[in-house]
Amino acid sequence: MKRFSLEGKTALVTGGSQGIGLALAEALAEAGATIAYNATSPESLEKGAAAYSKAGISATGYVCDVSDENAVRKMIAQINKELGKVDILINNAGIIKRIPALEMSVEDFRRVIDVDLTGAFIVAKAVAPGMIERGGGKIINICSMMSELGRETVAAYASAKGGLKMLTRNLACEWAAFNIQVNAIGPGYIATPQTAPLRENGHPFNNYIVAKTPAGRWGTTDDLKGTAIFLASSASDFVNGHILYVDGGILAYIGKQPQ
Ligand code: NAP
Ligand code: GCO
Repeated sequence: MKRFSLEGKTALVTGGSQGIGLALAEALAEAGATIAYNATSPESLEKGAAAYSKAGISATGYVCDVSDENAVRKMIAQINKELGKVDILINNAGIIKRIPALEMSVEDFRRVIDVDLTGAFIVAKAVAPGMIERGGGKIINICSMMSELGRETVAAYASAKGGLKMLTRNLACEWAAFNIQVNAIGPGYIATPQTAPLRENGHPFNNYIVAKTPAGRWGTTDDLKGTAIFLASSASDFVNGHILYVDGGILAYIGKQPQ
């Protein structure tokens, strides 16, 4: 349907070589967009290249750490030259360090904020001038359940994702005048390499999270695809500063009564 078409658009998906980023890039490509993605190492880029080629998608990869402003500027200049100005940015790159707050070093805390929060700001700021020149654009930040909730061991991650929620709202306010819609997807618990340690056989978190999810299962990366297309397309042109949670109902649920 034309309203959801991304034909003629260039999309950058950060951290697009695996997991959620790869799936969202596939979705945007399916809707017609040209894909650029980045990763932190040539090995990771290669892994992404193999996955895109298997899916029959032509995607251009760049080695770039989103927390390094100079590297990001260079990458965006290269994308502008090779693929055209970025119309759609998905700020997906992210890390998590599961360490109890009392044991977490300040360096670890800062690194998570640097990648998950400051990195999103750096990339958004680098693509915005091109979007303004083109008359508009779409920025989609990947938030989390931890944009709303806390739990043991994820103080830095929750701080970053809570901050990312407010960065989304703030940039939405500042850039709406340029016809740039800034929104976010808040995925629930999704089966990817990031959550693999929590899904290992017999890990108590596995049953716990399924019980906390009204849908009764882990999410898949496919579950997020339609939402990404919506937020990247003209169908969402009057949606500004919204965090769309795709969580199987976790945030709506008080939890099961103990038996
Ligand atoms: P993942 O499988 O670990 O993938 C993360 C991606 O981010 C990797 O491709 C990684 O590239 C890239 N990345 C990490 N640090 C980077 C940096 N400094 N610069 C550029 N790229 C970097 O994780 P995922 O589960 O797909 O998560 C993707 C995003 O969704 C993250 O922001 C995560 O916090 C968020 N999220 C995940 C879930 C979930 O349940 N899985 C739920 C809510 C939100 P390299 O391989 O090169 O390091
Ligand atoms: C954790 C998880 C989460 C998820 C996700 C939830 O340790 O609790 O890794 O933080 O990855 O972001 O939405």
